Formats: sequence, C-alpha cells, structure tokens
Amino acid sequence: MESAVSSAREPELAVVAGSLSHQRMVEIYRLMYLSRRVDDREILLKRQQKIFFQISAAGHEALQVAAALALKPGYDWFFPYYRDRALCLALGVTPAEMMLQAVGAAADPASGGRQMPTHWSSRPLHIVSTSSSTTTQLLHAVGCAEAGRYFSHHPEAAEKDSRDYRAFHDVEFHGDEVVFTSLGEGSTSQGEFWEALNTASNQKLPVIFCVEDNGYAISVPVEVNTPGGNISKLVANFPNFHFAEVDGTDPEACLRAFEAAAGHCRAGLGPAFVHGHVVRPYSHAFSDDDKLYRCATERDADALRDPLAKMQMRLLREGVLTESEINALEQSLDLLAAEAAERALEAPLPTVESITDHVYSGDLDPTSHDFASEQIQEQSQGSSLAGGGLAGSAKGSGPRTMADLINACLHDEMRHDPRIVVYGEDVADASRTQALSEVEGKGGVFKLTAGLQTEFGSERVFNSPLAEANIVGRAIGYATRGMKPVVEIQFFDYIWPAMHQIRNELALMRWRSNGAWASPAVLRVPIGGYLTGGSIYHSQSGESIFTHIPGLRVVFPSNALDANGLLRTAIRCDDPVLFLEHKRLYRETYGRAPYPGPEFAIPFGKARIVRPGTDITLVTYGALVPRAMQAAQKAQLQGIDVEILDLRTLNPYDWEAIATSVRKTSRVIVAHEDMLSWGYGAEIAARIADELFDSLDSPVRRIGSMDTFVAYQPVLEDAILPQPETILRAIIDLKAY
Ligand SMILES: Cc1ncc(C[n+]2csc(CCOP(=O)(O)OP(=O)(O)O)c2C)c(N)n1
Ligand SMILES: [Mg+2]
Repeated sequence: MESAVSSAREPELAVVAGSLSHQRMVEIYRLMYLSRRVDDREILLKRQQKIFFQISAAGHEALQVAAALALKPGYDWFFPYYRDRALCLALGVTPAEMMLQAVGAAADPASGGRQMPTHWSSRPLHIVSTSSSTTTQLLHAVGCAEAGRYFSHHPEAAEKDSRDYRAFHDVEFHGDEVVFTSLGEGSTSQGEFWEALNTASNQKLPVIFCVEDNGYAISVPVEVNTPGGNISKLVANFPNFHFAEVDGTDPEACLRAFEAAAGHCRAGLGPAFVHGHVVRPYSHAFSDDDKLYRCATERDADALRDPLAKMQMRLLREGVLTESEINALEQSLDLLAAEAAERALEAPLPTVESITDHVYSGDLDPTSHDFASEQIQEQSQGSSLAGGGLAGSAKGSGPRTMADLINACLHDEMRHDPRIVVYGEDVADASRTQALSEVEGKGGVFKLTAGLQTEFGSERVFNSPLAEANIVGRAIGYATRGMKPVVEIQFFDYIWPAMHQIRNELALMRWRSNGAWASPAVLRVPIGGYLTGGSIYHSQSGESIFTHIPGLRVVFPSNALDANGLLRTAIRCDDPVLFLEHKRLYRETYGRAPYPGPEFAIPFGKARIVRPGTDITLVTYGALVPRAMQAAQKAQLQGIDVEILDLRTLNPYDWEAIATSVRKTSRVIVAHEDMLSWGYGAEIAARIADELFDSLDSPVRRIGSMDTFVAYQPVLEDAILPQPETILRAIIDLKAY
C-alpha cells in the first residue's frame, strides 16, 4: 500500500559497544513516543466514536522497540500479539497504516477492515496475521521456524510449480533467520504456550518467545495465572533455551537481551525466552478501568516505572537532547499521529460486495476442471504400490483398499512435491532411526502413513508430541511459509484440543488478512463408528461442526478410488482441507479399486451417482453409502427404484446433482451416520424444502444416529447407529406417503 506517512523506522544504526549511542537513544525514544501518541490519538477517536475498539502498548514500549531493533524486518519473521504497536512501528508499519485499521478502511493493509486495530499483518515486513486469541500464534511461530529450516536444507523445494498451490506461494528464507513471537504473562497459562516451548526446545528452533509481563491479565494478577508469580522460574528447565529476565521498561537492558537472544538463535543453538517486566498505565483496554481492581499505591508505583518518562529523563540527564529539542521532536510526532488519523478518517470504506472475498482461494478452484482426471489410468511403471507403501496387501495388481490408495496417494504426492511434510501421532515408521533398519515400522495406528518415513526421511515424516493443537498450530506456520503440511489427527474423537486452531486460525488466515496470507494445510482424520467395540471415544462423527466453519473444505470419501483422487486434490489445492477417512471403510471389500496412477484427481463439489433410480433420491456419504446400497437392493425387490448420491465432499457440496435428482424422483432422504439433530442433513433438507418445494411429492426425510454417543456394547452400538434396515424402512415409508 502507498502510505501517506513514511515508515517510522530509520535506517540501521550502529551500536556503540557497551553503551547506546546518542543517535540510538533518540531513535528509541522517537519510536516509543510515537507509539504512545498513536495510542492516544486512537483513544481520542474512540471517545469520539470514530473508531470501535482500542487497546494500547502503553508501558510496553521499551521492550517492544528493543525487540524490533535487534531483529530484521523482511528477513526474520514475526508473530506478535495485540499489544505490539511499538514493535510493529519499529519494524516499519506506519502510523497511517495503523489508523487505517482503526477506522476499518478498505485500504487497511493488515485486514481490509476485517480485524480490530492492532491485529497486525504485513507481508513485506514478515508480520504474519494474528488473531485475538491469546497464545495460538506461538505454535504458528514454531511451524514457521521449522519451515525456514526445511527450506534452507532443501532449497529446491522453494521452486514454484504451476500445476498446484505452489504457483501462488513465493518462498523466502535465510539460513540464520529468527522467528519472534510475543504474549502476555497471563497467556502463559494456555496449554499452547507449553506445547510451543516443547517443540521449540526439542528441535532447537530459532524462535524468540517474548513474555510481556505487565502483572495482569485484564483484572487477574500474575500469581493467579502463574504459580509463584514468575514464569521465568517455571520454564527454566527447558533444554536448549537461552533465558533472559529483564526490566522491560529499560530499553538498553532489553536491547542487550534481544541481541543475545537473536545471537543464540542465529547460531543454531536453540530458542530464546525473553521475559520483560513492564507496566500497564492505560488499564487493559479502553473498555477496562483498573481502578476497579488495583489499589492506588500499586498504580502509583507503576507510574514511576513508565518507560516513556524514564527515557525522557535519561535523554535530559545524559545531555542527549535539550528540553527544547525534546519538545520539537515530540511536536513533530504528535503531528504525524494526528495527520495519520485525519487521513484515515477520509479513507474509503470496504464495500459490502467484498465481504466474501478471500474466504477461499480466488486463484485455485478445487471444484474446477483442472482437478478432473477421473478416468482410471493403467497402473504406471514404478507405481507407489510397487515400492514402499503398505506391506503385503498393497503389493501386486488388482483391487486395493481405501487404506492402500490413501497411502499410495501420499507416496505419489510426496515424490511430486518436496514441500509436503507429514507428521502426527505415531505416523512415522520409527522415531529412533537406528531402529528403522531392524523393524517393519509403525506408520500410523491404521498404517496409512506406512513407509513414508522410510522413503522420504525423518525431516519430512515424523512423530509429533501427543498434542493436537501442536499438530494443527505448527501446520499453520508451515503453510504460511508456502509448505504443504499433510498432518494426521489420530482419531476424530481427539480433534477437539485442536479446535481453537482450526476454527479461529486455520480457516480464517486468508479472510482475516484480506488475502495476504493463507494456511492451506491438509488434516487427515480417521472418523466414524460401526467398529464393534469402538465405543464413545473411537466412534464419533461430527462433520457438521466443521462444515459450519467458513474457509475450511470438508471431504468425506466412501471408497478407495474417491479417497485417492480427493486426497490428491486436497493436497494440490490452496485451501485448508479437513479430510475425513472412515475407519470402517479403510479395509472393506466394498469400494476397492485398482491403483489409478499418480495424476488421478477428483474435483471437490462433484457428487457421484452410485446407483441410478427413479422413485426416491437418497443423498448420503461415508459409511452410509454401502449401507444405502444394501437397502436400495432390498427396496428394488419391492419395486422401489432408489437413486443414491454420494456427496463425496461436504463443503463444497454438489447442489446441482441433488436438485437434478430430486426434480426427477420428487422424493428424497438425506442419510448420515452423525447424530440426527442439528446434523449435516438438516442443512441439505432445509435447502431442498426451500428451493425444490414445487418438485416434492412428500416431505424431506432425514436419517441419522440417535442423539447420543456410540456405546461399547454391540447391541447398543447397532441400535444407536443407522443400519441398512433403518434406511430400508424410511424408503418404504416415504414411497407410501
Ligand atoms: C483464548 C482467549 N481467551 C480469552 C481471551 C480474552 N482476553 C483478551 S486479553 C486477555 C488477558 C490477557 O492477558 P495477558 O496475557 O497478561 O496479556 P496483556 O493483555 O496483559 O498484555 C483475555 C482474557 C482471548 N482473547 N483469547
Ligand atoms: Mg498481562
């Protein structure tokens, strides 16, 4: 964006060893003061109701400016949190750009009017879009650092490829880059804080974690969040870290701390943890009043530590600037902030028509013909199944299971695309590589990733910690750097710890950054019941919870060939995909198919007519497809001709196919394994009733499981889940209506 006011950051300044040069001190004060004045200007606008939210960096400026000055914007990477105005100013975000976000202007370069002020994003400066969610950004930082390391080990992976998502992702990397991420001390209570430290420590990643400790999380004092009241003491035993605990109101101490931290990271020694004690003179946010929960003596003591006042005193005391020089500098910065606000208030607003821009990729449409190569190809030479892949069952020609063809697709795509990494719980053949030569290998609890580590190495295929948010959060970091993480959540039943990352981060990255960033990761997730003994925690469905998330593609194949072709599209497209694999179908006789070759792809949003018919349309997917087939065959004996549509992808879904079939049959059942109430079928049924009312000869019928969880005892499981007989009864009923 052309900004009206130029960057606040001056060219690199030399640091006099041991002490700050006068020039450096003035620069630090300039940035700290400007940050405070932009906050003050925003507070004024908020009082005038010209902006709609305000949260400030007041009291944190010294720590933040020091961090920025120790690092390199556009070279290093940044995952800040909402208080980091001084950091971002010092990195090069302009006051004008900040004000454009505050008013919600179309030209707001961070989000186009979609995010609150101080929700940072800048591609040129390498500031990756962050959310309001405390702590999620730390795992993105970890994935980002892993991606940077990967590209520096495999520079060839940075090459573009016009055939897939790679065409739209420029890759930049430097061998000694550092990733910076920050959070408040209260946010260290989040599990994802510990999950991020875990991986950064274990993998010696060049991540600087900066805790800006102002002693409060809104109204909650530090000792409530942190046992003992000091986070540095709790994290001190993580291996490979460089630790620093500093007075965060002293810019010189902070600068030294960040320089040492960056040095540790750039040297490849591991991550760093900088804990700065700061103050919070402006309450938590505009809407908060800390007089309600802090006593006066405490607030007065804080006021004495205000970094801005302290730095001003230092400039005077050390003869760096005279009082009149300070006044002149401050006036020029006041003007800068005021001008930025005035211009922003005149800026055009986003159009209502633009609201749906960037929910999904506008560049690469996974429903397009480019992804249609559905004709089965002859088994090609050197096919995936000949080498690597599943042992035994996968070898030789002939029909293959869904498990085989998913595994084959992973092998093919990893050969085709060096940007793919595969990780998750137990997905490696063996974490201890010395064991690999002696053992067959695990390759996933369902063996879907078998042989991948053996063929592609431990840098591309590895086990994650047992932490689902860690898996998805890191995938987001990888994907924002242009890589393609294809990760596994071991069971759908355990996806919930990652829900925050999926709903608030993965699916939102493109929309909230107005198209600047994207995180097109693939999450492979075994789902569903009919396992006989799977019980509550290995049988859950729940796909409608995910189809209710804009920005996320949801795929649910019912047979081997579809799984192969749809997984290829999921990997090659540029949107995040939840790829649901029904565990019961992995090795079924139903739906086996020959290996279709390494280029076989199926577009999203195209249903398959599994069985043509004239009397009733049965819309379904997943494990209900074979059960619907059984029911339809029995119905045929009674003279009822059922047409079965397998949706194959749930978001997007093939409305045209549904409408065409319903217009022909005039009767429709929507059937799924998931619970009936508020399920996926409710949406489809409502739309049919709404748009196809005139074509219907009977009500729209739904089939789903009972509104309960799946029990262990098979008698109960059978009663809870829909069976072929349940479907047959509904068919007969509806025909008679
Ligand atoms: C996951 C999550 N839970 C709750 C909130 C609401 N919230 C916003 S800021 C905040 C307090 C954060 O305190 P701290 O981490 O100390 O940072 P500070 O604001 O003090 O800099 C809370 C609870 C949120 N944004 N995200
Ligand atoms: Mg705090």
